[in-house]
Amino acid sequence: MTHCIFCKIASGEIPSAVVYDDEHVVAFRDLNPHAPTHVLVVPRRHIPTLNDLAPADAELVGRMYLAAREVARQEGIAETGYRTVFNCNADAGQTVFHLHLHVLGGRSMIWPPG
Ligand code: DGP
Repeated sequence: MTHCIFCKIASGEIPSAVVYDDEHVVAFRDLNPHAPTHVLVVPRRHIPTLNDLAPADAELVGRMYLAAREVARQEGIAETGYRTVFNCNADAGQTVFHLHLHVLGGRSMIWPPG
């Protein structure tokens, strides 16, 4: 998608702090971090929200979680703990409409989230 900021980051058109990438997904640091580690894992292909996933995307979603796991390992938060979050649409606070998995860690967090 031509106007999607995360498509541009995934393609390298816009620079960002990439911490992991492969053929299917890219992970980069959030511009407005809410934890010492705050990384976004995105598919290279444009998918607006969780609602737009198809059964054929099951492997891609698995790859996003495997990337999150690798990011947690690299960041040294795998054992201390981390949170993975997909925000979907307005009530969840989704602001960028390119599917992304937040990976947050490096501090203790409360539950339930606000
Ligand atoms: P969400 O609220 O779930 O849609 O999260 C979107 C996140 O994306 C938010 O935490 C801020 C981050 N973000 C927005 N624009 C940019 C950008 O241009 N670069 C980076 N690295 N992060 C961005």
